[in-house]
Amino acid sequence: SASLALAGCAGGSTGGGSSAGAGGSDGYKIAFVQGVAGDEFYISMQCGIEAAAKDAGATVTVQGPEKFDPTLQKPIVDAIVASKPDALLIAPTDVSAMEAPIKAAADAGIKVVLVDTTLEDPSMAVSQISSDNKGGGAAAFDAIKEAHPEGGKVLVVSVDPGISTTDARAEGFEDAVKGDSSFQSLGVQYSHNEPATAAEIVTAALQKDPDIVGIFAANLFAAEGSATGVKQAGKDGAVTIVGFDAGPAQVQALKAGTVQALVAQEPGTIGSDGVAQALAALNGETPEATIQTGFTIITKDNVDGDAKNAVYQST
Ligand code: T6T
Repeated sequence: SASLALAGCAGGSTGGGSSAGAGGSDGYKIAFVQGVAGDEFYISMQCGIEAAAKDAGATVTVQGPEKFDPTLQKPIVDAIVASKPDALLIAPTDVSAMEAPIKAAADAGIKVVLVDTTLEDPSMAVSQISSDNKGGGAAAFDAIKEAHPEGGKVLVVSVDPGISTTDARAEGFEDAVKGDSSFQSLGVQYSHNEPATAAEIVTAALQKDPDIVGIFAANLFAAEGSATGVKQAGKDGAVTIVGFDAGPAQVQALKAGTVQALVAQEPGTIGSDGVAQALAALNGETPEATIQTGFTIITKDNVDGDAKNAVYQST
C-alpha cells in the first residue's frame, strides 16, 4: 500500500472526541477545524497536531465541514467559541467570509493559529503556517515545461476563488507561464472541490483545444478529476498533469502514468508547528507570526525512494 503509518497517528479520526494527553487533566484544550472533512491533506495535518498535542499533554478535538464551504464552516467555529477551548487551529475556507467568526474566537480569548489557508486580515491570529503556495505553483509550471520544452497551451484547474492557498498556486503558475513566451495560458477554471466537475472542465477544454500540453491541478480533488478527464479524452500520457498534493490515489495515478508530477506539501509539519505556536502563545512566549513549510516534487523517479515519506496519510 502507498499509505504510510506514521508514528503518533494510529489511524482513524478522533471524530470530534478528545484524547487524553500525557500531561494529565490540566492540559490545554485545542480545537482543530479542517477546511473539509475526509481530505487526506487535513487528515495528515490532524496526525501532526495529535502527536504534538500528546507530547505536550494537551487534548485535541477535530471537526471539518462536509464541503469546503464557509457557510458550513462558520457554524462549526461558532459552536467552538461557545465551548471555549484554549486554542483554535483552523484552515479558513474563504479569505473574507471566515474573518468575522474567527475574529469572534480571538475576541473570546481563544488563541487562533491559521493553518494552511489564511485570511485577508489575519491580524487576530497569533501565528500562520502554510506551504510556499506561490512557489509551488511556479514549480508545477517547471515540471510541465520539463515534459514539454517546446511549449504549448496550459490550463489551471483550481477550486474556488477566495481560497488563499489555491489562489496563490494559480498565481504562481500563471506568473511563470507569462515569463515564457512559448507557453500560452488558457486561464483558471474552478471545480468547487468536486472531482466530477474537474473532470468535466478538462474534457470540455480538451474538446475545444485538443493541443493542450499541460494541466496544473491546484489541489487533491482537482487532480483527481483532471486525471479522470484526461483519461476519458483518451489523452493519457499525452497531456502532462501536475497536481498539488499527494494522497494515495494521486500516487497511484503517478505510477500508472496518468499524472506526471505531484507537489506534496508537509501537512504533518504544518499541524505540529501549529500546536507549538499555540502553546507558545498560551505560555506567554512570543509565537512566530508566519512560518512557511516546504514541498517535495514527486515523480515516478523518486516515488519509491526519497519522496516515499512525502505521501499523505489516508486514515
Ligand atoms: O491542497 C490542500 C490544501 O492546502 C488546500 O488549502 C485545500 O485543498 C487541500 O486540502 C487538498 O484537497
